[in-house]
This record gives sequence, structure tokens and C-alpha cells, in this order.
Amino acid sequence: MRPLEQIWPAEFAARYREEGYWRGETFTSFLRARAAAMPDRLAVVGGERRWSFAELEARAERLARGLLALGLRPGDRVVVQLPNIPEFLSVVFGLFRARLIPVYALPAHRSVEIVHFARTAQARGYIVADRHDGFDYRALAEEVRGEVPELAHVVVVGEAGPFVALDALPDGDAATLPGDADPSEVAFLQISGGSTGLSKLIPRTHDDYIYSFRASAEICGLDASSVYLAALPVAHNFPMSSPGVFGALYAGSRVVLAPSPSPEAAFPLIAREGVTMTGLVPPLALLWLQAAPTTPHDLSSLQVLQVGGAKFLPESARRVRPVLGCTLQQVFGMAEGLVNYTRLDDPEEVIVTTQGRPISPDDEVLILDDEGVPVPEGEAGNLLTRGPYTIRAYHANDGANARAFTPDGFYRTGDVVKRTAEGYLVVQGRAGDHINRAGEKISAEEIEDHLLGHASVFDAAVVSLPDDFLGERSCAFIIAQGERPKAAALKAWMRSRGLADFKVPDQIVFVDAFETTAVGKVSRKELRASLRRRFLAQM
Ligand code: J2J
Repeated sequence: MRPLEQIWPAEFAARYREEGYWRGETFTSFLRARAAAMPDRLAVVGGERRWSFAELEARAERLARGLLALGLRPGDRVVVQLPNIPEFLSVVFGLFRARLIPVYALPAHRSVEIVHFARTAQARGYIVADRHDGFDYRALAEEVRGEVPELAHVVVVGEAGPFVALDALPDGDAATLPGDADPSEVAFLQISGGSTGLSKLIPRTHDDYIYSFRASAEICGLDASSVYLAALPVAHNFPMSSPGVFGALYAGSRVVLAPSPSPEAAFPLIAREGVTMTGLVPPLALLWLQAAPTTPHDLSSLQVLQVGGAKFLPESARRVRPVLGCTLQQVFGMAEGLVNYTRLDDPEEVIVTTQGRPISPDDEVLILDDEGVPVPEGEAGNLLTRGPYTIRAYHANDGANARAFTPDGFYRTGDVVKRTAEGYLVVQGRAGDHINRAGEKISAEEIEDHLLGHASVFDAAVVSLPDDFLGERSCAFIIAQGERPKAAALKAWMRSRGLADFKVPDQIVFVDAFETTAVGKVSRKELRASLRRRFLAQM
């Protein structure tokens, strides 16, 4: 199959190969190598199921044959929306084996998001669980298929309803399986946090992604004796690849899948499986710190707790070692590429006060002022980056590509950072207007667009407000037309639009008018900033 347009200029690709970052491995080739070298070693634990490396590979192979027998063709995109269950891994390795391209959706996504991913990726398949967390994904699939009839094949893990059960895929013939992918091909589409407007699709190649999690596993000290707990939803880039489930399997470690990241679900698993490492977003880390002192479960196997996705404040970071008895690792990453880690042997002060330094010696980092001029050392500026695992373009999105990348291929992260003399980054904030709600990124613009669809909303501006628990919460300032709707009714209406729950505004504030300047016009950005300022000043 032709690459889905993720292309580094030839001289960069050549250098990344020469330096040994890109080694020509694929997802299929690395799983095959582990299954051959350590067939009986336990690879995946989820619920009551325990699969060895050989079993994971055999399942992937069977699924690959079945999915092709169903009518999918190599190169087709398949939206995967699965919770933390072992099938997440057999399905994606099965897709890789059949050279189908997964598009990763989160369990929290609903019809608006899934329709958008399916259309943008021109997907022909959709794989869901029957139910999870009280929600029926088969009903969602019916709704999505009503809007995107091209989504010809819906496969369900569990009770299939009107669709095909994963367990009942046709047998398929081994001879139909294609040869292994070209490692420089796009392996899957990851989704962006959606900092402006709808989420964008992020094409990642075998070469670049495998480098990022192989190097991550090394930085995190994973080996065959490690046990990695996937606590956050594995479709997120962080628990997927930093080092995540893939880094762990690459290193021959065991992956344990937690149905929820809550202490109630995760602590017994840590004790039972001897978990050595896991990753959390800051609000969950706070919950763990609160619950750990009185838990009856033995957490002493835990060596490393990673925290990332949003800023972990030093006061909280300082408590990790004394309370949990393990090393904190701060992780500042993005699905577009660049990932920074504090190193396990860094001095405590560096671990607590910085968000780490890049994985690769070839991660190029620029910190520029608004005019594009490098800021003096130690001062805050806009972070731009380019390197062996940072994308050069989004999938099929010329507008976003023109905004997000410089002509020489640097990705504008939208983050405002400082760099210490030792090369560690400290996140200060961001240039854009999205809300980082407990690690979930929400585009102000996307939510405003939805609100404007309500008959009683004349205008809306969505901003982030500081929140003790979430880090940031979303607040919609609304000018009503006619009678003011009740906030609860407006939230329920947002939900009924088929939007992920985390995007529904946490708070709604009605105002009579938005500020205008003498010229009568204020940019959305200035408007949001001034609404936030005025609101916070009144508190
Ligand atoms: C402050 N902001 C942070 C941190 C991410 C590893 C870890 C996280 C992500 C992720 C990821 C932050 N402090 N420690 O993909 O592989 C904010 C920044 C960044 C954006 C990216 C990974 N860690 N952030 O969170 O694509 O604003 O990836 O640009 O979801 O999260 O979001 P996302």
C-alpha cells in the first residue's frame, strides 16, 4: 500500500536510519520475534484472561485472516473503539498483520467524533465492544452506520447484535494474508487532542512509532521482569506508547489491563500481578496519593509512577516518593510525536520541577517568541519541534497543515515552555485556546460551534478555568436569545448531540453581552481571555 502521505524528506529519513532509530521493524515482525523467542511468557493479562506471546500472535493471525475473509482489503482503514481488554491488542496486531490501518478512537467518543473519524479516514470497518461502562456500543455503531454507509463492516467483541462477532469471523485462508508492511508505511492513524476545531488524524509509520516506544522502554528501564499496568484508556497515545503497552511488549514485559484507573480497580491488580510501572494523568495521581496510605493492598512492587498529559504541580509531585514509595517520572508528550521524560536517576528536584527532556538526540527543539525569534536561555516561548518520530503533516488536512507546520517541517506544538540549562523543559502554558481537562484536550471552537446550534443560544465563548481537581475545567459563557435555558437542560442537549461526555461544559455562565472594543470587534481569542479574566477577578 502507498504511504498515507507521512513522508520525511529523503535526507532526514536516511539520517534516522543511519543513526539506528529506524530499524526496519514492523508491528508484525516484532511480535513474531517475541513469540518465537519467548512463546510461553505471559504477555497480556485482562480480567480472567492470561495470554502468552505465542497466544497473542496466534490470535492476531486468526483475526487477520478473518477480517480479510469478511471483505476488508489491505490498506483499508478500520476505526477501533475498544476499552482496556485483551482484545484491544489481538485486534490491533491482527489489523497490522492484515495490513489494515487502525484509527484509534477513545471509549468516551460518541457519534459526532466517530462519524468524523470514519469520514476523514474513509474507513470501511469499525470494531467495538458490545458494552462498556454501561454504554451500548452496538447502538452507537447503528447510529454511525446510518450516517456513514461506507462503514461496511462492523465487528463486535462480545454479543454482536445485528453485526458480526469477533469470535465468529469467517475462518479465512492463510494464503490470503499479505506480506509484511514496508516499515516506512503509515501503520495507523492516531487522533489529535483537537486544539482547534475537530480532532485531526495523525499518521504514524512503523519505523517512527516503534522507535519512540523502543527508546521509551529503554529510558523507563523495562525488561522481561517488568509488569506494566495500562490504567488509562490504551487508545491514548500515552499508555499506548510512552512506553505504554507497545513499549512493554517490545521489551518482553507483561501488560496488565485495568478496566478503570481508579484506586479501587487498579490497587488490587498491582498487588495481584506485581505491577512495577504505570502511567496516570495528574488528577488520578492525586486520587492515588489520597487512597494509598489506607489501602489494604500491597503496592510495594510499584517502582515507577509516570504522570503526564497535563501539568503535574511540584507540590503534588513531591508527595509521590514518600507516599507511594516509588520513583516519579514526569512525561510531557503529544500524539504528534515529541515525548519528554524525566530520567529515573535524575535528582529529585529535576523530577519534581520539570517535565523532562526529549527521547532522542535528534529531537530538535526550538523555543521562539511570537515573532519567531529564539528566546534567551531560560525564558518562556513557543515550542516547535522536529525529529525522527514527530509527524510532518496531518492526514488529509491542508488547512491544519499550513498552520501547524513550518515550511522546514517543524511542528508548532502550541505549548509555551522554558528550557533549563540541562535541556529539561518546563511547561508554562499554551498559546491556543483549548482546555486540558484532566489530560483530555477540548477545542473551545468545537464546543462553541455545538452550542450555537441551540435555538436559545445567541453567542457562546468557551474557556478553561483553573480547577483544583481536574487542573482545568471548561466554562461556557453564553448570551441567550429569548428565554434563558436551564444550564442542566443545555448540558443534556449537548450530550444528546452525540458528543463525548468530557466535552460537555462543566460550567455554564449566562451573560448579557460580550465585550466589544471601540472598533466593535474583538478576536475570539481576546474575547475568551477577557471573559476568563473578568470571571476570575469576581471570585
Ligand atoms: C503539561 N502539559 C502536558 C505535561 C502533555 C505521553 C504523555 C502525554 C501525551 C499527551 C502523549 C504534559 N505537562 N506533562 O501523547 O505520548 C499537553 C501539552 C501537549 C498535549 C498533547 C504521550 N503532557 N501535555 O498528552 O496528544 O499541551 O498527548 O501538547 O493527548 O498535552 O496531548 P496528547
